[in-house]
Amino acid sequence: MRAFVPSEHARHAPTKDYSDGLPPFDHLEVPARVELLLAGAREAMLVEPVEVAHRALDEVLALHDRDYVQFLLALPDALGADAEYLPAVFRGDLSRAPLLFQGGMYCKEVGTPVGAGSIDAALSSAAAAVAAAQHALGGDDALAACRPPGHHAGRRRYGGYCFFNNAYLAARELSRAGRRCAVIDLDYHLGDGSLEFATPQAPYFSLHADPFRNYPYLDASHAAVGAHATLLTFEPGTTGAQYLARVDELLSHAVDDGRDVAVISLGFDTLGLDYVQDETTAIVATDYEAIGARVARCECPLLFVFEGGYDADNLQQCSRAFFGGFASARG
Ligand code: Q9C
Ligand code: ZN
Repeated sequence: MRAFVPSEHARHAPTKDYSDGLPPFDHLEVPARVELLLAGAREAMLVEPVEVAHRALDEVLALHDRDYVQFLLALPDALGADAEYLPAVFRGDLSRAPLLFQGGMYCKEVGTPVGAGSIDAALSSAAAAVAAAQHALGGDDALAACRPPGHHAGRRRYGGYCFFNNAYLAARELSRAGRRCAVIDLDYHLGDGSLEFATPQAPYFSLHADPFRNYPYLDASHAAVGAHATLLTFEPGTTGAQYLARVDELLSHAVDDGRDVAVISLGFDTLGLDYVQDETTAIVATDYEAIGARVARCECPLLFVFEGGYDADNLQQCSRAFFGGFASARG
């Protein structure tokens, strides 16, 4: 399988995460995650890595609002080499405030610091997703080893460690080429950003921890969900077997109505040991083998876009199990 790797991803290396509302903890979304994902995949199947060196600025501008992208592009110049930016005031409109306050209209949480290289990294992550989509148009499966992740990024919102919506950047390429595409999200979290982009041409299907009790901590106004999304919640303490049964349910919904290609938002933060979870699962690394095998039974070409997965001690093993199960079932 070809693996598209963003060349600039390591220039985003956040150090502290304030998102527990306590003194900060060491940031989980670290550069080594890409290497661990790829090392696991390489142990499981033949991987042809392709380094993606460009920035997908045109594509990002086609998906996200212009003022939002312009803010993120301007921000690094206002930061010192080692600075980490977090907004200080959170309001709907801060367009007349100084640049360093404007982030508070695009981000409503304190887990996603921006450093001098973060936006180049995010544009490079986006480019890996776009390049993988172009490859998948030829009918082959592909892996976009995206970092930073994307599924919490909305049209004019960053957060949850995400800046640009890599999965829907890929879906947009596939839709533009006339493909009927499904976006299937297997990350622990609901992709609230992806949900904004769901359309009849590229509907969204997600299985996640209760999004009211876990990040993104939805409020009741989110209860009304558009018709182009299928959202399944798993219970706290879910085992590998129980999770697999829900994946089966999700995939039968997603691929039933004849899809040409599926974008899989792939997160390994469903692993029970992952620190990011508020309500822990009972999923262990070897469970991903059967999950990968079930995903392989989708008949259309698959484009994997990396999202979460933060247990550095087990990420490689999760990836190896998933792609091992996938590769043997895919034949
Ligand atoms: N202790 C992705 O997986 N912080 N983003 C939660 C809970 C935010 C995760 C803290 C988690 C965002 C792509
Ligand atoms: Zn996640």
